[in-house]
Amino acid sequence: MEARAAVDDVALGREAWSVLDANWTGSATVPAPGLYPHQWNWDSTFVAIGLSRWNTRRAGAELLSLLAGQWRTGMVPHIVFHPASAEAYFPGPSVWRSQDHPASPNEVLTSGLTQPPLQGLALWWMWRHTTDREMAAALVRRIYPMLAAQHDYLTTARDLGGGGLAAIVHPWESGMDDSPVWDAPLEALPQVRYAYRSEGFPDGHLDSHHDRYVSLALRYRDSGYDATYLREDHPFAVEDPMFNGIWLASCQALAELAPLAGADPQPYREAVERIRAALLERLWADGVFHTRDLRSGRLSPVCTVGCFGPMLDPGLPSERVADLVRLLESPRFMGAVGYPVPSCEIRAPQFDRSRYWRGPSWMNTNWLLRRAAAIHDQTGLAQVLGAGTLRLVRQAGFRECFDPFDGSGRGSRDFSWSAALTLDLLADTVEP
Ligand code: 2M8
Repeated sequence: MEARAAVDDVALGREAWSVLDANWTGSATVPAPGLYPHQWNWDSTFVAIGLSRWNTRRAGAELLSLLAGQWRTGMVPHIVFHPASAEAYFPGPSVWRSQDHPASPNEVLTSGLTQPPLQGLALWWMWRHTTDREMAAALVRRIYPMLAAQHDYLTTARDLGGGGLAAIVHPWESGMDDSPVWDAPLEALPQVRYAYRSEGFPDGHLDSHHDRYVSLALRYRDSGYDATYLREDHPFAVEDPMFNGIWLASCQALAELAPLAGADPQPYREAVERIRAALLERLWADGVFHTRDLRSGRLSPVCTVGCFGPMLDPGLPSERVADLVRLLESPRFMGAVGYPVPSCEIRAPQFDRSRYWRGPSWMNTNWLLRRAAAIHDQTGLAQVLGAGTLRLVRQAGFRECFDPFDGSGRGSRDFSWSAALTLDLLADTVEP
């Protein structure tokens, strides 16, 4: 494990702020220096969550700068590019060509995919925890219609299975890019005949998963980011429990914020019921939620941290919650590791303690599961998740992810959501 002096809470908080300040571009926070020089969708939204108790203005600015990239279809892109470092990340704006699409924002370059729709929950979190009610109320009124458009987009353009869930059309849309649950749908894709430029990835191997990621993105782009193409021809369409669990939580949040925004809560209450019923009917099997590959019709046999996403639903039946908590605490997940929560169950052959989203523990999914535990009055579990997550950053710093066995850091340093969510956890270690 990397050596790191133990720090008290005040020092830890100060370090978190300095990471967030260093990663602030003037309008948004990049995920980490170097590797990720743009604004990412759920990264920024986790940053807004972490800032909510401390700096309402900056939390609001973070969400608004992301939403400046929203397309007129309602889609909130997974990357909003900073022109200064346009091609410093691959695939950059020249690959996505958002400016050629009539629905894209005029002044802002973006990707053509989305990420988990966490913004409703973040807006609610800000409203719930702010010390500046007036500013938060103004932000709710301003942002609410944008999130209403985002939710309409998911309902109309992404229910590719026709059962009430939103499908993702690329692993990048899950935020859990390399998760083993995408292996089967990726391997079913037609062979990619040449290697795309893939910086940061091992060179020289043709037809890697990364090549398939890029070729999938290009197919969608070449369709003109067309909704009918997605429904009828796009070869990757998966219903993911984490994406849909987050969507449900955001619908719940929009129902609760509706009076403040002068909106009707009823459509969001209905959406919550519809998504819950669809999750249980379409993704539940053998005591846990699974991803469903809409092209093969199969549920993935691999269990990952994403399979717990629907626990964010306050109305999930208590027997289902009990099943999920039992699994989460079992040796398949938290029961056999030192640090919560491995991103893949450790008995799966695909588990790898070091590879992105195939084993390491991540602060953002820990935060979501801690929130879910609190919603269901699983106080002991919430405390273990909060304390274990803080132990990770105390020992290894604000790393992108962590080895679940020894807590050592992996990936980028000075990672923004790790810093921001630390601020949230520090404010709240006893009462989640
Ligand atoms: C990772 O995803 C990007 C592509 O979007 C990448 O691998 O380059 C994921 O961990 C994702 O969840 C995250 O939003 C992004 C930026 O931190 O990095």
